[in-house]
Amino acid sequence: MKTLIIIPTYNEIENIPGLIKEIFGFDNQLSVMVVDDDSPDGTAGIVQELRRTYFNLLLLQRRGTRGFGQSYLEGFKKIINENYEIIVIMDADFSHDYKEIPEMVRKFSDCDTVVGSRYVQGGKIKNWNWRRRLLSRFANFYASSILSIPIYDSTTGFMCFKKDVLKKINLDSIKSEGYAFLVELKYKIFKAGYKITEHPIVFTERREGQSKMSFKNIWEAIFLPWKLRFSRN
Ligand SMILES: Nc1nc2c(ncn2[C@@H]2O[C@H](COP(=O)(O)OP(=O)(O)OP(=O)(O)O)[C@@H](O)[C@H]2O)c(=O)[nH]1
Ligand SMILES: [Mg+2]
Repeated sequence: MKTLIIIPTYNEIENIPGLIKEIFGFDNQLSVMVVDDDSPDGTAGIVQELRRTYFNLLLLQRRGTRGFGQSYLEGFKKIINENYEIIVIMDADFSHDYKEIPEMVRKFSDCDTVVGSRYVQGGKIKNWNWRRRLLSRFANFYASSILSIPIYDSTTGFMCFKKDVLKKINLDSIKSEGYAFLVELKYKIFKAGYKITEHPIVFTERREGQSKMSFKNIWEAIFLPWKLRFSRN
């Protein structure tokens, strides 16, 4: 199935060239779209150079405002009418193992969305301290309990879905960022009536570069489930 991986980037110059080379080395039938928010470190420039070698590599450069969720939404809108069948979303920092994609895609025979899950049997997190583990566990329990989403990992940033799923959810209604965006996307997919399956993944803490997730993202993730539960959208 024709698959496009969308990767948002902000200052990922230490990771993105290696990741792109590895992905195309693994499977040159895949397509990759990097959505860069005008990274000061020149991430977009490097991707532009790599496009000379990899014809299935796309670059969407955003200017002005920054945003993880908005980057994905702009990427989705750009490809919604293209002939990809499966969309994968993942981080640029090697936390998500692209080698799992074929296994995840195989699961589409009986579902519409496959979530890379740290919290099902076989799933794991490498190199996180107990505080971060506890926070993530709590965030998942919290979001799933309020929203009744039938999955154990609603904050994971690694997932695949059939492209046509995007046509049935109101992308303009999604305003959240960070972890909240990841929860909202899954919730909207679930509410639109699609079946979501979990696939165990081993999550590895970022190899290089710095985290961009902030306390603002955590606060947003606390309010979002209530907002979604009581909204009519
Ligand atoms: N386009 C875009 N990408 C972003 C933005 N913020 C983060 N990203 C990317 O989104 C992905 C996830 O961000 P991370 O900083 O790794 O967040 P995280 O995984 O929660 O944090 P770490 O555990 O420290 O890696 C990475 O590929 C980032 O480069 C943004 O504002 N715009
Ligand atoms: Mg990360």
